[in-house]
Amino acid sequence: MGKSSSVIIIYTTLALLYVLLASLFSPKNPYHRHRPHRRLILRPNSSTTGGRHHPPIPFDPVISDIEIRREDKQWEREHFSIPHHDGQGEAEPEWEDFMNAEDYINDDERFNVTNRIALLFPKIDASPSDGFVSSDELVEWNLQQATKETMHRTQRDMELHDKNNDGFVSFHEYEGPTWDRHSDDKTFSGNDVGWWKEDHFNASDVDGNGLLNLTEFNDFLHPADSNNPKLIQWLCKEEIRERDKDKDGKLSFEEYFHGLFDAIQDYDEIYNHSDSSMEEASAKKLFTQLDRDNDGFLSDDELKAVIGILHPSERYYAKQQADYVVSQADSDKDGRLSLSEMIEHPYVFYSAIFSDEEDDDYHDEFR
Ligand SMILES: *[C@@H]1O[C@H](CO)[C@@H](O)[C@H](O)[C@H]1NC(C)=O
Ligand SMILES: *[C@@H]1O[C@H](CO)[C@@H](O)[C@H](O)[C@H]1NC(C)=O
Ligand SMILES: *[C@@H]1O[C@H](CO)[C@@H](O)[C@H](O)[C@H]1NC(C)=O
Ligand SMILES: *[C@@H]1O[C@H](CO)[C@@H](O)[C@H](O)[C@H]1NC(C)=O
Ligand SMILES: *[C@@H]1O[C@H](CO)[C@@H](O)[C@H](O)[C@H]1NC(C)=O
Ligand SMILES: [Ca+2]
Ligand SMILES: [Ca+2]
Ligand SMILES: [Ca+2]
Repeated sequence: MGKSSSVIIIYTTLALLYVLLASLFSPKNPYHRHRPHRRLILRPNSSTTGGRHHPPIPFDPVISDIEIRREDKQWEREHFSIPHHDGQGEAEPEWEDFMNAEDYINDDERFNVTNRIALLFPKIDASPSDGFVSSDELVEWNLQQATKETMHRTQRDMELHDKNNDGFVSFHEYEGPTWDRHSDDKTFSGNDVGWWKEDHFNASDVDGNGLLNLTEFNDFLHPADSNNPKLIQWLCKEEIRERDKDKDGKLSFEEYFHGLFDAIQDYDEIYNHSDSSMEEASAKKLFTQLDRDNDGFLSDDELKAVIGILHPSERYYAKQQADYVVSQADSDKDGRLSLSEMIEHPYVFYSAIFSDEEDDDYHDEFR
């Protein structure tokens, strides 16, 4: 046997070994696919970035609490950065602790997702408690979690604005929410002080005492989730004001076609967009449907029919997310989730990343 042939044998052996090892450790290996080692991540720092993406609703209150505490910490830094009696022995956790929180939730022994799901299941399976989690039950659960977070943020916001600490926010105390102050895309014409802001405030003030309590202030910040009819009316007026070029307080077909129709046409429930050459005809059709008094204009009252599309409610997102997780975890396709179906797909719940928009990697929050 020549020297060259033994070299070839060694190389061949190495190559085979390499192929074997590569196939063992490749992520496509079926053994690895069964137990994907995905890392749970906390949602980005601040979910209140006001972007077009609705933040996913947390499934597990433990994770939500961690995220909220982290957010509070950041909030304090931004708004109360004045020396915070350091070294006074206050057992406040440091920012860095929340970096470790991610290690905590990824530590199978301390945060066991199987056990978490088993613990949460009976709480979600509430109406009726029949051993299955329905999509409706998930919607209620999501909504509960989202509402809890929203109220917490509102409370925080209230602390910031309620300067005299009486538990109410007056219009004078209110300077305008941050999404308003920093927003560039909403161009407010003219220099008028913004009567619509006071309108917004007044519409939120259910009992008309000139002050907003926590409930009223929360509605003020989240009008689409309010069941205060004055606020819904205000939202509709707002939608008109932003598009009302000739300022007659209503939308002509032109104003609607170039401002409003674009915003609602993608919603299949309302409008079936099949052919773009038919766009104007379809826009006319919808306009005619919306213009109930047939005066050739859309009024704020007439906009109520589509306000839920322009401003989706929290319930809308709760349902989207519920439908998504059921579609992912319902192995036997009976339209509801058993405990074992949920335990088999823990990451569907713990990612629960949902985006309103087309986004290829939106389920890919776990790396
Ligand atoms: C959170 O935001 C702060 C500043 O806004 C940044 O310094 C920090 O790195 C962020 N933390 C995480 C975990 O993204
Ligand atoms: C998580 O809990 C389940 C049920 O108690 C147990 O079978 C499993 O081994 C635990 N996982 C880890 C990584 O501890
Ligand atoms: C809001 O209500 C107050 C009375 O509480 C009233 O003085 C003010 O004019 C109202 N503002 C608008 C824009 O309607
Ligand atoms: C705020 O006021 C409204 C209207 O009077 C009332 O329905 C609501 O319960 C109050 N909320 C709180 C937290 O006091
Ligand atoms: C929407 O369009 C599709 C195909 O163009 C058609 O089959 C369907 O019937 C339409 N739905 C409605 C509600 O018009
Ligand atoms: Ca009030
Ligand atoms: Ca009309
Ligand atoms: Ca099922």
